[in-house]
Amino acid sequence: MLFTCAPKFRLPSSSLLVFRRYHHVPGTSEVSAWMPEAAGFGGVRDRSGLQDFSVGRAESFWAAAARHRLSWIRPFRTVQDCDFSRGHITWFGGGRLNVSVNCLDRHVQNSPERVALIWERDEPGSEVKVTYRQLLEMTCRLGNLLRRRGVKRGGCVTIYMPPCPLAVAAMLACARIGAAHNVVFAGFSAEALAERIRDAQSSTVITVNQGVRGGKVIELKKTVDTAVQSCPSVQQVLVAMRTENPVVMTARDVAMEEEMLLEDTVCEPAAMDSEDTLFLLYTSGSTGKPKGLVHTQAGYLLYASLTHRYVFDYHDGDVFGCVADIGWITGHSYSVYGPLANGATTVLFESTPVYPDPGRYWEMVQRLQINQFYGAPTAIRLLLKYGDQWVHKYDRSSLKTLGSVGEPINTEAWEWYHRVVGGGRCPVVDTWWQTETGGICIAPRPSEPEAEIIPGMAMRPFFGIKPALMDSEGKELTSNNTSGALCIAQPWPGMARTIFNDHQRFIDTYCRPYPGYFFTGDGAYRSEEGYYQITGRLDDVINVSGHRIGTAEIEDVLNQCPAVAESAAIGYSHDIKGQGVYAFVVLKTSVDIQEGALSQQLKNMVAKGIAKYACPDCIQIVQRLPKTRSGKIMRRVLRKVVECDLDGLGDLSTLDDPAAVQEAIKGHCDLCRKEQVQ
Ligand code: 7RM
Repeated sequence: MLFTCAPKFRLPSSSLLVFRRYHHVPGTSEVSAWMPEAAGFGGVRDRSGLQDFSVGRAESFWAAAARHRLSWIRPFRTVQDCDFSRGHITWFGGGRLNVSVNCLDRHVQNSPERVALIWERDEPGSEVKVTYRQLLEMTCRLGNLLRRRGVKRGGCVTIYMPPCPLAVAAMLACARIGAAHNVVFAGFSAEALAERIRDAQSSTVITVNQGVRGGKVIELKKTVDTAVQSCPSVQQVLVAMRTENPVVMTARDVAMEEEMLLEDTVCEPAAMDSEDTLFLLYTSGSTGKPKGLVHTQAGYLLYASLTHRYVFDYHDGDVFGCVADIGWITGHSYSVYGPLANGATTVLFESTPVYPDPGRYWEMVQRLQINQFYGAPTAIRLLLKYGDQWVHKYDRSSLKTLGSVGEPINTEAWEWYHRVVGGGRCPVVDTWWQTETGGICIAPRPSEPEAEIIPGMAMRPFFGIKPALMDSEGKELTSNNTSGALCIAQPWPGMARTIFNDHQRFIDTYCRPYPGYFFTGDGAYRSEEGYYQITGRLDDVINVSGHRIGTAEIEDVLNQCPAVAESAAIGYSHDIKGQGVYAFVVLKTSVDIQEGALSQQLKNMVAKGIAKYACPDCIQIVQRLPKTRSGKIMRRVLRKVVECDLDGLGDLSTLDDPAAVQEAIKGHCDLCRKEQVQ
């Protein structure tokens, strides 16, 4: 069945507090042994004291962390200078450093032959290991190549590549020469890629000839060729060879690996200011085009490094396995920057959870001896359905911590992950954060590692994070056992600094809704004990398999179809994907069209205009959309219709034409019936 009539996946409510709680007792509880920089924090006795210190004396905390964990070319003079009302955020002012030196050179000095990357290629058993020495060499050659080909400090390079060592080298090469990178998920269509290249004003694009995923070849270079036709800023496309198949090369294209061989293996790192841009990363909002969030050098790297160390309890020598794509913030912070800053061995996963079979993750865990595994609820729910035998087949005794990210994890999936995958031994850390926050903000660790974890709850704020729940009047809710809009009450070094070329939008989206606070767009519940549970988005952002997509972006594409007058895209509960996309479309009166063909056409348009994951599972044609008297589409009502929750339709007093709701309900029931018959 395509969609569930009665949603099975509901967020656990507060009643979940009666569920089992899990305790995992780690080693030492001596604060300064566990966090060396805490030795200077007078009066801090235990880890909850450390949490209070990190929030109450944030400047001292972050200054010590920044001195301890980063290598500086010039020390910073101020710790922070932030004013949410202007969206002004500065950390470690006056400091200079180079991110690639922090991620590579300093580890090469100590242990050049340590493995930095394990490239888990699509075909199981064909992994490639890259040492810190080799990765530095690749990065330097590529940095020199980019410099020679005119990429300047302050420029921006778009990277359209699947997870692979050259993609990481490309990110770090940009960091080395002071250019920003803009990684675009290699599943995005040519149009979506073009939009991001244009907005970022990139003159250089880096890609591969073809991608390989789930045994299938993906024509990435061809997609780039199509994209750059509408990107006048692009002067060159560097093409690496992932497969042996040649692709058509034009005058603008550069054979990347061949030219890299001609370059020197030493590349002078640029001395970057703390607040220079490290990267842009596009993410969906509730309105308008995707936002290019800007992250800067020192604060971002420090936050990625600290969260990687303490949320996952990473220790020197561990193999860290984050299976997110590098095109998302999770890949940036926990496949690349956090682990490399900490000198870890990090896995780059090129495949899918079910290739060649649903045992892939666990076979990989056994083969690579992964210690921390970081994945998404959507994959866990999918694998759960295939049964325990795929997990039991492999030895998972190397695992120490299991992480989850991207969307709420339902209790059933949490319990399965903990019991079956982790054999009940490994803490499951449900980590809440966003592209905007740069790194994990709420997670069971680290403030009290010996304390309980409740399934399905993100639990506790990270060091330096002060969450706040707001009511509908914009006042902070200070009591426990309450729900509200999730804000963060004080700045932290990992947060995004602005939206590229649109600082006003940054202020309007994050700083204006609750003056003095950073607004996340999510809702949350705070339990009696003060633990947090994320309840989902408050705006029109849909989360499909952990990937954000705005309803407006999908509607934009649907409305481009000549037969369509208007449309409403909504997210509905989906067993595996968390949310699926469902679209209502109104046709222009004159058109006479076959519904099935139109549906297919519209789905293809979304795949082509955005990406496959954004495609509606179902398209329902209606005469009119329910709107308020002021003309706003009531997506909230449509969502309830699709979830068959007619008691939950809520306040209809502003509804202009009640017949529109009746029509939506009837049409939806007809579709449900059809699905069940099939
Ligand atoms: C890391 C990432 C961010 C949005 C965020 C939430 C949702 C992410 C969780 C979660 C519940 C979680 N960045 N989200 N993690 N919801 N529990 N542990 O996903 O920018 O792509 O998305 O994802 O709605 O606002 S993101």
